[in-house]
Amino acid sequence: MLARIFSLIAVSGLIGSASLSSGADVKFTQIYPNLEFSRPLALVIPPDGSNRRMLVEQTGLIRVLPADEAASKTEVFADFTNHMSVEKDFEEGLLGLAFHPKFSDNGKFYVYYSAQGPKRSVLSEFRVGADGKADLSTERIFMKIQQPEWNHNSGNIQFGPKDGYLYISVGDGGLRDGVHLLAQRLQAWNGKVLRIDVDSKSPGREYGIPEDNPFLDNPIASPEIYALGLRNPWGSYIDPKTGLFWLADVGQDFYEEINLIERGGNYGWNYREATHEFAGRAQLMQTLKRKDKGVEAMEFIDPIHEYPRSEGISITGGFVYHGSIEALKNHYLYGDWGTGRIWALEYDSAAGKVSENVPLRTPEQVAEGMVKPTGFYPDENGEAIVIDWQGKLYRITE
Ligand SMILES: [Ca+2]
Repeated sequence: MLARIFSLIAVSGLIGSASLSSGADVKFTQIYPNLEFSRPLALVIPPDGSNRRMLVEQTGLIRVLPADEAASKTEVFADFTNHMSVEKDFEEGLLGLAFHPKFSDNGKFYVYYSAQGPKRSVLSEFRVGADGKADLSTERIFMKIQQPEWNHNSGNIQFGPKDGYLYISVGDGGLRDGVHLLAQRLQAWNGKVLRIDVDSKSPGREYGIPEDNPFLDNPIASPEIYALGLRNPWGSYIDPKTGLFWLADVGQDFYEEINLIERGGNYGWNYREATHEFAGRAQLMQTLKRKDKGVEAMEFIDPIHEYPRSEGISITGGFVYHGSIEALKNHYLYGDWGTGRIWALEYDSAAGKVSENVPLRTPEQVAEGMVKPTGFYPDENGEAIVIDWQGKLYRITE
């Protein structure tokens, strides 16, 4: 069992500290205290050796954070405020950013943003201009993803560190109960992880379909689909060290979950909510006067971890820490957007189970300094940065 020994330190600029089982204290220290951000949600460092920290704001800017964390000004890398379109200012907006693995040669980057009429998520390629900033006139639209509702857009995008393909998380179409029944439909991109090749073109597409995508033999399936049965994934990370693909999925009524994504895997929604049957599915089918067939033969992959409503209401997935704090090494850092709780989870791949899940903030600390985490990202040294939707950034320190 873990020794959950918390030190209650009330110091300005700290939002709490805690002891891991190995005894090391960690603290949350605000960085860039002289800057204010507008709904930040991702921090991506381009693979060009520049160590530039690109901060994505949901409201439309991609800012370059200065190396000096006491700075009071930022540069703008890209401005999507007039390029995207938002109906409901909550889950829509600028939602994903990824740089091409050969960004330093080709200046290409990828963005996932909201548009209206019809409501959709757009995945596009852009290039930088001569001034080193984004040139939005270079846009190549790759995908227009239908979004029946304003919520559950998801939108995390990232390149696989080994295969170089672009992975795209898409929510289930929204509202609640999985009412649009898209997450299990192989003809729809919603409720899926998609995988594409940005360096080639398949017939009728601006991008290529990787030849080992899992549903190419199924004539009714969208060939982009890599995994299915997701509700509103938020927090997507492929660990370059282990190859494990971590994806948190926001639950509905009872449970939040963390999944390890496998090629072709079905993660259960809306038959399942985490490891439990989702009763809303049966009610929904009754209302729609439809019957489920062949459920017994379906195979769902359970999450490796879940937590109930007493701990949180909306999970934010993070990354696996490989930085300098011994006690945090190989731990997956994640939190809850609703309650501000943050954890470090260790997964034993050999045993196939979670070996440790340590809260990094006490309920008292959470109450003292509320954080709404929208992302956990490594900086250029692998140290952990926590992004607070309310406009602040924190570093996890010893
Ligand atoms: Ca699931």
